[in-house]
Amino acid sequence: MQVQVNELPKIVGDLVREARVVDLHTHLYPPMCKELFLRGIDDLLTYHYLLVETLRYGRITPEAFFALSKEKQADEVWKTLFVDHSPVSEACRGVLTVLKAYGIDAAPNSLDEIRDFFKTLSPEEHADRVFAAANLDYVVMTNDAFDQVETAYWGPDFIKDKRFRAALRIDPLLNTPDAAMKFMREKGYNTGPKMSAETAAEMRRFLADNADQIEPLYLAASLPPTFRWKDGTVSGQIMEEAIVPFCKERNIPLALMIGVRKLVNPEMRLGGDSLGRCCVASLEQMCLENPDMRFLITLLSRENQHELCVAARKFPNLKIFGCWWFLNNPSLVREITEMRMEMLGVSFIPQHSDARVLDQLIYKWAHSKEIIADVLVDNYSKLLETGWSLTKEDIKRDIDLLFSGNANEALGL
Ligand code: HDL
Ligand code: ZN
Repeated sequence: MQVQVNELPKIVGDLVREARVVDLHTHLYPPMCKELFLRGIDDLLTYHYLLVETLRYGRITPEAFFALSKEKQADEVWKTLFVDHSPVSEACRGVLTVLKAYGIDAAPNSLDEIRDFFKTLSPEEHADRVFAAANLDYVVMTNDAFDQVETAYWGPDFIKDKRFRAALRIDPLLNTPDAAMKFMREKGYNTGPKMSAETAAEMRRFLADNADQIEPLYLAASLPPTFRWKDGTVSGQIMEEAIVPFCKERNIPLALMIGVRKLVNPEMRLGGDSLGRCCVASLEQMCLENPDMRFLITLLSRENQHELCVAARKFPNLKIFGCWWFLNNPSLVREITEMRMEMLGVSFIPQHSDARVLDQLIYKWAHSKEIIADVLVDNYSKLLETGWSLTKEDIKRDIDLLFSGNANEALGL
């Protein structure tokens, strides 16, 4: 059955809303991880995006704020951003989208009632409700081999819930190699203090031993804008002699999330990072020299997005994913998704949530799906104007690729 242009908003909107989702990058953990399993209103309100927005009003110093209990911090955020000012920022609106999804009529004076609601949800029931509400097949976690609080939970039970798949995250190995080699030495790996063939082999053994515990779908690192492939530094050698060979041995992709300038304001803690533009030409060289490697790439700078699309046209092994972090705002998701569809068709992964709190999955996916559906309607409308005909099955095929198929293909699933 051919689709008419005036039918597109409803057909596309429904199919996008119903689309099953693979969420390629989150900071979530399964319910068994107790204090790491963040959920509910106080965790939503103390999300680092909202903390920096609250501290901008200067009512309290960061030092005094972080000395408060989580509940008192949440009170301060709620009063500052929701009671005394209109919650129009994306992160504020996200909280309200979540509450609306639970059928809660949020108002300035409803924080205690909201807290009471979340107390009624057990961890497992909460996870079930959120995964159903966001149509999630599975999320990929961020599993930091250098975080001993997290690795204490690793083992068979950690990966039993197949809704939470692992990704092995190894930032220190590239960003603070001396400290990483010391950490590994203390764990029994003969690494450093200088880089050598032996050290590279021991790093690969460290990666293998960690991967054996959590079965990661990919290896991941967040890198500064100064990252360059084969730049002659120790980090460059580690990338070339340990990380890339390990990914090839395991046949898993390498996810590089590039452009973070860490802690430009340390007193903001998790909210203290900023961004910078990176060198896409260097990524092209990396893809050129490793045609048998799949690289999952997301860049933090808006100014990098167009050249990243061009690079993806040159290298099929460069898999663009998501509108990351400071780009995950409707105005930029729209601009970037339009740019990607114009240059890459439907051969990219438009979004990941980066969720840190379970309930964020609801709003991060609802807000992004709304924008991506708009961009699809616009492109399909233009397609129909050429006289091309489209069926509902064609549209569903494209949407399933965007929200799960391309991610599963990039992961070799
Ligand atoms: O390094 C990353 O994975 C980033 O996403 C950071 O965790 C960042 O703090 C964040 O939460 N962004 O959304
Ligand atoms: Zn992240």
